[in-house]
Amino acid sequence: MNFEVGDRLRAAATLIAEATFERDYACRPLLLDRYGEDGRSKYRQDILYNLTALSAAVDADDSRMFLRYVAWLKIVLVTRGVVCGDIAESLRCMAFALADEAVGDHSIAASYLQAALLQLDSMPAGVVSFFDTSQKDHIVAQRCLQALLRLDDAAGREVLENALAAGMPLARIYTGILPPLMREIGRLWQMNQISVAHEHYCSAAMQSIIGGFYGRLFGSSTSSGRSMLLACVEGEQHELGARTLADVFELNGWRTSFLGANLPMRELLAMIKQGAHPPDLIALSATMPAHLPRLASTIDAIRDNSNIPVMVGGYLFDGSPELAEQLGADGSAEDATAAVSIANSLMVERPSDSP
Ligand code: B12
Repeated sequence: MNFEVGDRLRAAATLIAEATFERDYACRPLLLDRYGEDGRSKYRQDILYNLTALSAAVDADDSRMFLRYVAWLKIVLVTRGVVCGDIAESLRCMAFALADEAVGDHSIAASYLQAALLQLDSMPAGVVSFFDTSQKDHIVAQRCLQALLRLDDAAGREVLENALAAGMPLARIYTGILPPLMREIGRLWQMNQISVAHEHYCSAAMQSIIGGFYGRLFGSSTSSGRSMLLACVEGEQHELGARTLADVFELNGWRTSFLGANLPMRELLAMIKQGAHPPDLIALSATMPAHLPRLASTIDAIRDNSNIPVMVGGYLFDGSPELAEQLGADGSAEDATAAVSIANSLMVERPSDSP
């Protein structure tokens, strides 16, 4: 990891953002006509957001992480009426601001910006649907989503209840239906086809629907005698992926304690230290690039306080297969099923009576 360089960029982010903004508006007064007064404050926020993503990619020493971010950003902005050339200009102004910044060398970040500028035009302007309607699970997911988008959570629940009644195992709701459904919601938001309110409604409804399955979930499997403590790293609001993981581990005989979104690191450490029965595994989930430094310091702090294996995962790791190892984690997985099998193999390496 390259936190020293990333920290330098974070320390200078406000200055770099201001210089980027000033340069772009000074060179191109048309921006005010094009995006209005409101556009100015949004643009300032966006630059800071872009710098956060750039810093995380520098931390991870991974230009592809920033390229993926810019590809995501292009779709978000273009579908909201921003001209692609304006994104390019903004990145160019940021490159000038980086070069002008007096404190420290930002050459790595500058090289990532150049790579993004070279590829920006060829990056897609949209995301294709996550539903593959040749798959039965995806048809169920699509029906459930259609109900949720009508704000009809009862109908959404019914779609899943009917699938269970027709013989679908509960685990498939978590592994085959929920992930593409939630990703499709994200895609629709990203493409400006649904509102933030819809996205929030669907997430809340999905959590409540899953909650309705708990009577069938807990105690449904023979206990393996293994336990897992699972949390979303401090600042992280995305908890559904981690919740999915916890429930799939339960279905596979693990006893799980899910500590939810945005868990302060000191609270996690206190729980590890004070718990009468330390967990066999600690799992940390992270989605947003901004939380990478916190994830790293959490892993380090766990290492200083225990020898419990640590697994990491979440959207942040998509497309960055080396990141878990760079962070010094014991394992990672892209989905819950793979996570269970990796966790089980970590346990084979670690006998159940180890301290
Ligand atoms: C729901 C949602 C939210 C909800 C979360 C509600 C909740 N209670 O969880 C709310 C409204 C809070 C939210 C907020 C934001 N979100 Co949001 N969100 C989503 C959405 C649509 C679904 C997330 C989800 O549940 N996915 C389904 C689960 C099952 O997948 P998963 O999280 O990847 O988890 C799986 C694996 O990663 C793995 N895994 C997860 N954790 C772990 C841990 C371990 C140890 C292991 C081994 C494996 C593992 O197993 C899971 C099961 O398969 C995603 C879209 C997407 N592609 O995921 C966007 C998405 C993640 N959000 C996004 C954004 C931009 C934001 C916001 C910045 C703005 C916004 N849209 O409001 C804020 C940031 C909040 C913050 N500070 O953290 C972007 C991120 C893009 C990027 N470049 O990073 C996405 C991708 C949407 C998009 N397509 O643009 N969001």
